[in-house]
Amino acid sequence: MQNVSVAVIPGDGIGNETVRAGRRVLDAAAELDGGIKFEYTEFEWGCAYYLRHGEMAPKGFLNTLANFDTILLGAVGYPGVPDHVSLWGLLLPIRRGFEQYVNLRPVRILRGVVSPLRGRNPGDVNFVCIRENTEGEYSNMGGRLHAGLPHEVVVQNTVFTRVGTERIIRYAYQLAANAPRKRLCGATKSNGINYTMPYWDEIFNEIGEREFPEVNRWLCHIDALAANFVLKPDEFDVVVASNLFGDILTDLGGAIMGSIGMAASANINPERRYPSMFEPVHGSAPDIAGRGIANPVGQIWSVSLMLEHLGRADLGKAVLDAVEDVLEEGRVRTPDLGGRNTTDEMTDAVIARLAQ
Ligand code: GGG
Repeated sequence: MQNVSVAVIPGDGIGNETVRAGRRVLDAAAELDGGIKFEYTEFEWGCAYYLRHGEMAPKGFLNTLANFDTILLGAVGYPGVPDHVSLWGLLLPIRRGFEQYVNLRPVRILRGVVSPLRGRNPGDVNFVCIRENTEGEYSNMGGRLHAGLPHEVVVQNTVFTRVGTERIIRYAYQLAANAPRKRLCGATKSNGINYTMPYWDEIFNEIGEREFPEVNRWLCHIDALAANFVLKPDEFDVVVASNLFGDILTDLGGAIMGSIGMAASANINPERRYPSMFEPVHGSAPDIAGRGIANPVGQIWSVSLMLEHLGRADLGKAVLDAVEDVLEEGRVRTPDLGGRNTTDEMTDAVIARLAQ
């Protein structure tokens, strides 16, 4: 029996509703074969905690989380707490502290979903974005001088280290080498951003030429790449991008999938020295929080990625197949997909399908 300890951080807003769905589906998957069991410890960290205690999580929270096999997160951010405080108080220290340098985000039109892209059907769009997750534009370095004065100056540094750049690009090549068409696109902007991006391009080409000559590689400026996500999404197998570019591209990825509520992500420490973390791409959605209508698919797909990471790709696939079967059947849908069903009803339907 594989016993897996899971630190659960529902966070804020709809995170509380979607995380419950994720836990229920994990348990249902575990029941399928009896070979894996999940033990959960839930942490009430996030914006409500911040408003009570002045911090998003207690000091030493990374030491607490380090004792777990894996982390399941919902969403962070809520009105009343500045977004940079909620991100830097909880989510980003976990990604950086546990060297979860790979943020893997699939982009796929699921069976049964109508994409807003005209003429694109399930099966036409199926690729993976690999977002650098620990440095780049999210370096947390910079400063503000002469605050409030007419000559006020604000500086934000972007940091690309050799280690950080090589490891994310190499990870993306490894995925591309195993993809059917062996295609890797690197997001760049080396025409305008003239130090870090040419460096990124250099490493992209060096690793490709030296270690993965069989992979078809090309670099694309981020502006053109964003357009191609909409115009030619079928040309991608794997896309590798810096922290900020990857974040923006994958929200667009969610949109072309039909709803950002269905976009999933895995924050992976490939060396398995630290726990990895699984979370939907979406945020806390204060506009619909508490109404029980959030789409749980992004969270459920994230637990499918968790199962795969835990060595149970079979169960991960069973979960995603169940989601697609329910969507294809079309009787149960949350409002973002034009339906009238609740988060719990969608989750019930996926669990029922999984058990069949
Ligand atoms: N589900 C995680 C979440 O709440 N994400 C909100 C967000 O703004 N994330 C920023 C980022 O991923 O960099």
